[in-house]
Amino acid sequence: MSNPDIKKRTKVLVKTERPRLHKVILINDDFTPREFVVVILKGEFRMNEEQAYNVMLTAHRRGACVVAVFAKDVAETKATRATEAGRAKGYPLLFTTEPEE
Ligand code: TYC
Repeated sequence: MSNPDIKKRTKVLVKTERPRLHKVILINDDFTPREFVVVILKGEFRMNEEQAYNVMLTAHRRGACVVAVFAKDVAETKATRATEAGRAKGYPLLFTTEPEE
């Protein structure tokens, strides 16, 4: 039986999902000089020489390498800027983005 003195309350739980992070991925090609890739990685992604060289070499050997993860807009801006830096020199250097699982 229900007790008239007890009020039922419904709690609305608002769950805000954390925005998904996006990966910036470096794609290998046969034309962009290795040293240029390293320069771009250092300039756009704040890597030191060793980190940048290792990322470049992994993309060179495996076809692609995850550079870093960021909020969607930051990942897209960095990928576009880095790709355009290659275009400006006539290289087909490509950075893409994709959401992290
Ligand atoms: N494969 C290029 C070369 O042999 C170097 C390179 C590495 C280019 C990684 C792009 O994402 C890249 N000159």
